Amino acid sequence: MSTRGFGGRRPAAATAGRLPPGQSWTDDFPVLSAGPTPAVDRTAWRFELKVGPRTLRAWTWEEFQALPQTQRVVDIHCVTTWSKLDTAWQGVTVDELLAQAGLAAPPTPFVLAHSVDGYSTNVPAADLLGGRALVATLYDGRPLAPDHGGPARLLVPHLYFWKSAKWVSALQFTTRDEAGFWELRGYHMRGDPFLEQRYSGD
Ligand SMILES: Nc1nc2c(c(=O)[nH]1)N[C@H]1C(S)=C(S)[C@@H](COP(=O)(O)O)O[C@H]1N2
Ligand SMILES: [Mo]
Repeated sequence: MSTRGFGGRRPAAATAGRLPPGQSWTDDFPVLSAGPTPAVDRTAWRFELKVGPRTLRAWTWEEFQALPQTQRVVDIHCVTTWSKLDTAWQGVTVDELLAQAGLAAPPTPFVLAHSVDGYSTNVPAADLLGGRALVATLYDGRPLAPDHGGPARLLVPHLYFWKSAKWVSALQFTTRDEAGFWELRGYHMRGDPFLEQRYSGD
């Protein structure tokens, strides 16, 4: 037996339990953006860690490259029902960013990720810790393509992929759970694919 969509390349045992309900595997890497791909110049690139309106720490591209890097191979799950196996990423964990900013723990329970295209998405701070989230700059060993969020995107693979903000420019810690772009349009505040948390109320 083999997993549908993989022409028997992977034995079913290797993917057992990895496909969330209502999803199917794809070999493609679809591009889903609310608007056009913004041009982000690495020389002007800044990434900020904020608490409410206050900037705790900011990095230039060069400074960010010098941070300890983490590699992860993970499955990703889009709410439009495609999932992709074993995607390979490199970047800086949110744990590392907090440590670099001198924080031993998240200062508030919620985070709003902001992107240069005006996109935003909210994530509980706990979902970004324990090595589970990266600010990723490499995909498959190469600089992340602009359509997929390059130069840098948030990667929170255990939540639906709309939580993985492309062209990410800031992580803002917030006291309240503030809805982002899709959450304001009816999507779930957390978005766990294994609990099928697609829409608010799921
Ligand atoms: N800045 C930004 N990030 C974004 C989006 C967007 O429109 N703008 N779309 C989200 C959605 S709905 C999905 S499914 C994924 C798609 O990522 P991909 O295009 O790399 O597959 O990015 C998410 N991150
Ligand atoms: Mo999406």
